[in-house]
Amino acid sequence: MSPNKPQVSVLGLGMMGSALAAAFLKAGHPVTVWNRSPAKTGPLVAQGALPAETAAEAVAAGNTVVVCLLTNDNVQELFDTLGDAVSGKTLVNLTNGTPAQARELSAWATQHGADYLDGGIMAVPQMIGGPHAYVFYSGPQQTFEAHRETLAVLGGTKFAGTDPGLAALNDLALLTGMYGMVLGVMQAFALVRTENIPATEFSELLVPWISAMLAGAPEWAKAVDSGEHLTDVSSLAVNQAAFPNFLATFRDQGVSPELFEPFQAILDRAIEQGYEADGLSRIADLLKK
Ligand code: FVH
Repeated sequence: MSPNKPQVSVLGLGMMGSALAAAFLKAGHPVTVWNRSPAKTGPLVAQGALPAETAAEAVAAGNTVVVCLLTNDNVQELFDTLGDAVSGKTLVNLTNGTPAQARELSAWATQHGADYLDGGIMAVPQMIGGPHAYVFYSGPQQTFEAHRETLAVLGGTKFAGTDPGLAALNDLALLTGMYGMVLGVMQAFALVRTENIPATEFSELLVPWISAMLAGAPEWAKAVDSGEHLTDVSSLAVNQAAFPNFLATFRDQGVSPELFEPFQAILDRAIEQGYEADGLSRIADLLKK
């Protein structure tokens, strides 16, 4: 532990909170830890952390107070028990949540005299402190800059903007892309398994295919930003005509079409609205309510 390093407190020692606390300890910060179920402090105390009996005690001990609970409802409940005990502290909330929740928590912190940064962690616990982990932060830029060096021990620090909701928005948007990919991969595995093709064998075809397709994303992004969706690659008309084959095959092979049926409805809407010559990038516009 180095006496010159800022005191950090970590509230919430689940899988992620424990990894965050361990990274601060490893970097030489004095760390105070608190968890609702006290038993989880044990391994961190063994690594040099100080256990706090209450969340208020942990908050009092730290300059930077990192919070990582299951949900932002849990965070709001905890903050309500703390009240003005947070005054003068910087709360860094790395719990997964919505942009609206982040804005509400930020307003609450301001009312109680605390600075607030919201964060979105782009890593699993095992990656924390490693070269591939990074965290989005949003809130007052001055607060971010003041704590950046401390927070950098967790991984890369990406400032998403002064609107406190922007870290959550970026986090959720990246995870949205991930979930879309995972769902497509699982549907493909479910389909090939109906003919006893092992998923492990099929993944050797799927991974390079998806990687090659994903290389088109920057071009789709240009189309989305410019609103110019005309394509000479694969029109919505062609996709709309082909897509019933997917739904029919899922049904014929005994695989649920429930994940993909909404896509047929979007393609049908695109054609009804006259976008048959456009590429798939038009979908980003069609999804906007
Ligand atoms: N684990 C991951 O891979 C992801 C990576 C990206 C970011 N997420 C988010 O991080 C938050 C915490 O996730 P976690 O993996 O640490 O989750 P758990 O291991 O289940 O720990 C949950 C902690 O929350 C505490 N807790 C729950 N409810 C309350 C409450 N009402 N009041 C106070 N604390 C509460 C819980 O305490 P206990 O059950 O041990 O007493 C744990 O400390 C999450 O937002 C992920 O989406 C992780």
